[in-house]
Amino acid sequence: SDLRVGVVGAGLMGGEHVRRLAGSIPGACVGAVVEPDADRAGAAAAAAGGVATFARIEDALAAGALDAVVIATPGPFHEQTLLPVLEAGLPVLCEKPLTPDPESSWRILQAEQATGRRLIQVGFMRRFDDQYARLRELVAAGGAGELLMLRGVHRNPAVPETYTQSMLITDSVVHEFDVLPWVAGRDIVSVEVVHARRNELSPGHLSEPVLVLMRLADDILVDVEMNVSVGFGYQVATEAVFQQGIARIGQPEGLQLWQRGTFSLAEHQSFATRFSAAYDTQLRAFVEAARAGTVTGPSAWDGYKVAVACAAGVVALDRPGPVALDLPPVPSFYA
Ligand code: ISE
Repeated sequence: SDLRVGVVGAGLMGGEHVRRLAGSIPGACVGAVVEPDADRAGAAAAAAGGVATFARIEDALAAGALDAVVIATPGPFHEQTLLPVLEAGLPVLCEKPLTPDPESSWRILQAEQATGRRLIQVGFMRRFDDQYARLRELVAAGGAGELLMLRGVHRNPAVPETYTQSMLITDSVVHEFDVLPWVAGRDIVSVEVVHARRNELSPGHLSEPVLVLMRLADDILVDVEMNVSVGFGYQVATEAVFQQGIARIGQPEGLQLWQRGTFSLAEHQSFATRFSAAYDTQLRAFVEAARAGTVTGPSAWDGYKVAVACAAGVVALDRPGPVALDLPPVPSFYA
């Protein structure tokens, strides 16, 4: 029978997960929607064909309604859902970030280890994007020589008023903190933030765009333009500089149009389309693993490492120069 997945949080991402689980992921269905806002809960439950709703995860677990859980609440609420889900021994796909800071992520590591097995997959969906995966393979195979630099752009059309300065790091660059070290096969050593001329069109409380510099092990240099007010669309791309070649991923790939003396190429407007296939593959991998009694993909340890990088990145937002990461050795449970 289908894996009954509880979707916790019925906002934008929760809606995406519900739509996939109800429609296109084999072997799974929405077991329940967990959401304190009754209107949102009802709308998401209806989209899943009229499943049960609960205001609290504890009640959904007590009702025996779930075999697995997807957490799509905002980051600050992840811990309060993760802890009871771990206690219940269910596999869980937790949207990024694992939690907002290293201390709470460490508590999650402790709780997962106490269960005796891996239960958490963190929703760093870029690892399931075919182009990132191929770039990682190219690095590992060494076909273009040693990797020297990674150069990324992360551009959003606009952000809501609720998006704060530190979210440039904790909500957005959080993806690069996971996926670029994964591509390079090396951990982050330090993080630095350099401010560009401020875009007068960004919300008044934001100072951006920024350039985020990372030093990885083996001296690999990474730069990411983080820019959330570009207006024209959603663009995430990376160039890899090797000893003997250059590789590019994430180039525009939409509709090509020649009209009125101009050539244009359609650009994505949102992560929902840019990473649509990655979200599909991610959820499929989670469901397949859960049905086999295992867990795959980015681990809670990966989530913890990113939380440490984000903490350094937030410090680096208001301080010139690189901020070193202080990572404890990987617990043997995750090695
Ligand atoms: C958002 O939360 C995401 O995860 C998107 O992938 C990212 O591009 C955006 O900047 C974030 O706010």
